Amino acid sequence: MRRERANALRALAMDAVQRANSGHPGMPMGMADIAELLYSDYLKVAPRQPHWVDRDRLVLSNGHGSMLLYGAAHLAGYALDLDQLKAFRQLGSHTAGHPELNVEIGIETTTGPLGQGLANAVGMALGERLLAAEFNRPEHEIVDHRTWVLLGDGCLMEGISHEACSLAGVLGLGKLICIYDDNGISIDGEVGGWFRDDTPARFQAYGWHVVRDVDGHDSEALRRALDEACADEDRPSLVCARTVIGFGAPNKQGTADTHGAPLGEAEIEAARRELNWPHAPFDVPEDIRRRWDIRDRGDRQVERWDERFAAYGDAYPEQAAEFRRRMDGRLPDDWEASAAGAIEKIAAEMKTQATRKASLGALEAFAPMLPELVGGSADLTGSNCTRHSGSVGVTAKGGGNYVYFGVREFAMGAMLNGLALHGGFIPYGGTFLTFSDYQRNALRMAALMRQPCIFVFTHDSIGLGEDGPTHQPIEHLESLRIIPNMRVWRPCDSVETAVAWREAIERRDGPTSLVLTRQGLPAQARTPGQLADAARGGYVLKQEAAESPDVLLIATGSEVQLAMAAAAELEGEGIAARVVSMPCVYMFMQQDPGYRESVLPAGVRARVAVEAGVPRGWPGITGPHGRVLGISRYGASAPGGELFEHFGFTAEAVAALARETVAEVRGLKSD
Ligand SMILES: Cc1ncc(C[n+]2csc(CCOP(=O)(O)OP(=O)(O)O)c2C)c(N)n1
Ligand SMILES: [Mg+2]
Repeated sequence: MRRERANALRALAMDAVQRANSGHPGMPMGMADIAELLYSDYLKVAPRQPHWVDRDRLVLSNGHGSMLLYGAAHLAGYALDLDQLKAFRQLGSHTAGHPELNVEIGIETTTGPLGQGLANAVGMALGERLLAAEFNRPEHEIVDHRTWVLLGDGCLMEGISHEACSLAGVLGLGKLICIYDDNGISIDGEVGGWFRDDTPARFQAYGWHVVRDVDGHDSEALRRALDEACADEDRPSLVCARTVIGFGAPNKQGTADTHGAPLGEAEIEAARRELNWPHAPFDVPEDIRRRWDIRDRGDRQVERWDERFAAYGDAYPEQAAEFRRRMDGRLPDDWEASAAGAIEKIAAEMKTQATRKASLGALEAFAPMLPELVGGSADLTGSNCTRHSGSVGVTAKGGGNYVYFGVREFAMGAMLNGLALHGGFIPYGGTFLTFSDYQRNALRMAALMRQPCIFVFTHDSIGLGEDGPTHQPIEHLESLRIIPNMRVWRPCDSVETAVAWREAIERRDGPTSLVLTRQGLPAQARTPGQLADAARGGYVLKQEAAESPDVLLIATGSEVQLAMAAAAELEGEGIAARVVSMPCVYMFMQQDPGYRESVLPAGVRARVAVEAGVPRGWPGITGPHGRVLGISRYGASAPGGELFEHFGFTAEAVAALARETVAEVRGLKSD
């Protein structure tokens, strides 16, 4: 009977892939027995109430096997009908090539980039642990769910699996259970030629609980393995399940041919006979459907949880309300006023300091209001200034709000995504800007999934000095800006830093990168109007001393001070110079045209942009007669101040470019 139910999944997978003429039948056919057992007997989810906060999280890290997830979601009773399976991989369907975040149908994260789903899951399991420690009370376990991961050889070959699983072992994430599809095959063939790790030994060395040598097609053996995994609440578990890729396709099973191409009509016919599955494509008999359907069971589980939560609410009304607020992703009622007050206070201080220090100051101001802020650093806590005084380090037992990620930038990024996806948190994590490359695909996934993660990047230019060109970002600012949905802030002083933090915290629909200096920056004076406009991403920081400007000086971060000094010099010569601080190009571009015109009047064609990074993005703003002062080569090892001089980042150079562009534009007008 179990095999028959699993065969329903196999058939749906091979038929949907065939119909789409594209996709990966091998993995779903190989993991069907595992999925059948998991959904039938273990997974605590409620297809009618898919957003239930205490549901188990299931991550398909080997996302190419998406049809496994779609078929199972369909049969389990999620709102995913047969037409959706027939529209596999077609425009506008919920059944995309790789699973795309959609909690409605049980997809907890977007997967496909191998290894990253696993790291997301480590973040989710951490989220469960932290919330449980914070909110559970004796006799009141309102947070108590598992995180399940299906993963393949590819996930384990990827370096990020080492980063994430090593840390998961340290943190003792006992409710994380991973099932390894050990089929000996990846795209290029039998993995023995490129993947010979002793995987069980590897995970044992991480401090995991490992269940070895499980027959992935024997439900009873699998059940014993999963029971064993569930029983260990102190260590994450890896169940190594030997499977046959493409199980049931008599001529192709066990080979890479089943991995990523339709089986073909003849082989599908043969598989139907082999599996004793006489039904037509997409036809699943009613009795099999009934046994897959877990909707009623899920509803009963939610009902029981609702009762538990009501009892919790009676005993701990404040915590219950706070838990709701956190899981709904709402900021505290007094947030807006408190944040505004904190920023005004920072503005009044007029402190000269590095923006990384200002970032810590903003955290000190905001964190007491926001227990949902969970942060960390990839072993650069002191340099990134990410640990505020209310931080409590997370260890193998219990809760906290500060994670020592170790030197694991990529896993950190993916775990921040997992924390955000889990719900209940605003996660942030720090490293040097230059190492944003190491976590780049996690940034992209945050942007693709529109998760409100905050990526803190310090040491943002040649200004970091003596560590030299390996550590000096050149192309990074611009390369972050080109990620769709990613907001990049590069503040020029303490006030803009606090504003950037506030905007990042308030953003619900995507990630933010905060790009901060190592070196001190002077405080800029602002009127209340300018303070308000800073949140628009670009604003007039220094108004010209004339009716209209002769030249616009546009700068970000540490170069704003150069623009300010250059403007003073130019004004002395009778050139009316306006300084536009543009800490977030993305936000500025989202403003209405009227506002943008008021900051950058179209009639003023003499423009200079200054930024210690590649100039690539700026000509779009400076126009055909403008100038850009940037840097297109790698830096050097020397004190930061000297490097700015050496690479021509001086007020004099900005003023000289301004004179050039003003003269050029005047020449045009007199023609
Ligand atoms: C980061 C990343 N690199 C490459 C790929 C392309 N890719 C998809 S599946 C796959 C092979 C994965 O092998 P395995 O996990 O063993 O999957 P199986 O063939 O067993 O289903 C590759 C290289 C990818 N999806 N992600
Ligand atoms: Mg494989």
